[in-house]
Amino acid sequence: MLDGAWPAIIAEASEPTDIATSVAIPATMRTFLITGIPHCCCFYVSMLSRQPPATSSNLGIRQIRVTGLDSVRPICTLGRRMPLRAQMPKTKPPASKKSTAQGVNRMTTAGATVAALTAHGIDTIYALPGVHNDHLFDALFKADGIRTVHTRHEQGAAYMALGAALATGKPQTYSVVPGPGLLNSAAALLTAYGMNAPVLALIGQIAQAAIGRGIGHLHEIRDQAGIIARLVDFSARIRAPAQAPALVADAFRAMASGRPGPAVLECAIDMWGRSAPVPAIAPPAPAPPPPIDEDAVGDAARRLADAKRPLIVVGGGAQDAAAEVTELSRLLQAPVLGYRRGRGVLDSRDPLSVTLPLGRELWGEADMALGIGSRLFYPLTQWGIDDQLSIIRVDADPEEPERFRRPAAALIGDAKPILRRLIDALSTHKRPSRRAEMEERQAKMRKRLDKLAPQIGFLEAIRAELPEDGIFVDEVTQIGFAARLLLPVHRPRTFLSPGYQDNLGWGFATALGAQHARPDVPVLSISGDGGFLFTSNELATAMRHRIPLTVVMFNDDAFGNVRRIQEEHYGNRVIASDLANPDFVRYAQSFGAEAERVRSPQELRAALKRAFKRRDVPTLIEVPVGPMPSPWEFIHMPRVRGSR
Ligand SMILES: Cc1ncc(C[n+]2csc(CCOP(=O)(O)OP(=O)(O)O)c2C)c(N)n1
Ligand SMILES: [Mg+2]
Repeated sequence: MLDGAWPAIIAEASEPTDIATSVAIPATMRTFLITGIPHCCCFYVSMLSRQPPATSSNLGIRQIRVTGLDSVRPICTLGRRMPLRAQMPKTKPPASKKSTAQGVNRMTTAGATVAALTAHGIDTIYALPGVHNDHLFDALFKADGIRTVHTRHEQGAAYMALGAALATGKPQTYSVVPGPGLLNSAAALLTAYGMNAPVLALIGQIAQAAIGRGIGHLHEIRDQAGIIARLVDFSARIRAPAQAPALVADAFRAMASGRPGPAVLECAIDMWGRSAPVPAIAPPAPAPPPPIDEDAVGDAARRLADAKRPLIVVGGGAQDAAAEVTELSRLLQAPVLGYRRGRGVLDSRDPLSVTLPLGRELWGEADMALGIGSRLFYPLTQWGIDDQLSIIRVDADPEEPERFRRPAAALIGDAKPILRRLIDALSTHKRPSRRAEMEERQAKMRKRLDKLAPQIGFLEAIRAELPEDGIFVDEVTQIGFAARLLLPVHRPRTFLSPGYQDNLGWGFATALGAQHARPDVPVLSISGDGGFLFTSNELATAMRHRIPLTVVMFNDDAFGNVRRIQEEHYGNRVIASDLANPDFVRYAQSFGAEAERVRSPQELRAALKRAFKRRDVPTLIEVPVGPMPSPWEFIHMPRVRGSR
């Protein structure tokens, strides 16, 4: 696998024909010497015809080193074309070389960790290498069924893992060096925590014996384990090869049980390469479904049946229970409020599907609210509560339901089976349709939202071109705020929004991970000019790994949101919100990406059509825009019930 800086190692391959399928060599170069190939002293590349290289022998080629190309810059990605995920070999733990006893193999810590990851279904690691993790990368090199996607900054690796986890609903991994590498990735880890996303980070450490002594080793950071423990719920250090499989298994269990979320495993620089007998690594047994409190379900079903005006509120924890939420909503004729992480659970075409502003109105009228995998943050902290509204919570985290106010009932566990039980209990329930009422109310609310006309025009263009199963990745930008309120979303896991961290700059790299993990659907990332430059260096990653992400970047030469607040609420004292920008089209093109500038929703539609056809290269579409109307009156809304 290709790994290394040009022009040193350009490829390592078991088959020479894998090499250089995409190497573009300048026509002026005729021949160059390749060293490091046993039984083969010379290696020629047909430069003019840009043919794959031919070798005089393919015996035992492990690595190809190109010398004498110091002045040559690669024109495009080097190395073998990574197979599409569908073409990847079946995941299998790498075979161990030496068996010391039945079921026990001698392995390095790194080898055992990688084997355990693949046994848990991990086929990709997003990563940025460094000396602390060299043995880990060597183990990745040797392993089957797992590929390494290297990024240009640690935040890119971590956000890519997050995006892949959000888009697939499955655990993903990333690896970085300790100290600065960990901290560079920390905003993404924090976001993964806030979004309950199963992201496993493998973080290097200084030498085991030096930890905690403050000597000042490369990348040393005071109490790294303590810092990590504040960021995630499960973390551990692998202290011996034999511990690796069990700790990996513990991390996966922790990421999936209770409230899901990220986990971290640390390993010292001198431990990754240590060998010892390691117990056989078996794929994990499926976790038994958590027990469901049938009495509590029966009680909740009765309360729901008795409710006159029930409202369902869904969050990220309902994304895998879309069918059940839809069925329950129909049975109860209950509107479903989804904002940010809850969008897509009930198809926006259903008149019962609402976002914040109409949701707030309905909250004001409801006598029963069923919260599913949602913190109910806006309703409980902003819209108010009184004794006429009773609340039922469905949540994987036993501590969540009572955090703000004790609910009438709490059903703890996975939303899907719990809702299935509720549906069964309510199967004979009948209610008059609220379709006509909801259609009318939706139309009325839409009229109010028409105030956001410039944003709506662009969102309509996006929706018209992005297929139903295409993934929209939100950002902290004007179009994003509007999208959360009114972009129609048709399927779960197709609207990725950063949750309560709402951290500017998450979008592009997260979308890159989503597109990498879901090559079968188009992924569209929106950004402002401010947010885009947080991780736009990862355009190089998109080129290197051929990730065909489409970015629509709305350029107002400002941290527009901040500027508008300064204009409107701080007497026009505008500070630190104007931006000097590059020529974004030329900037993207300089990476090799496709790029164009459009000035209207119509032009955006045409550009998106072109972009979604490209499946091998990223596209940047820049949209120069002016100031946009504020969305905040539809987001931070006053109380509708209860007193202070
Ligand atoms: C990590 C982080 N830093 C700062 C902010 C504060 N913030 C919110 S919106 C914004 C400006 C966004 O600018 P841009 O991406 O250009 O979008 P625009 O508002 O111009 O549409 C800033 C700085 C934030 N949300 N997250
Ligand atoms: Mg801006």
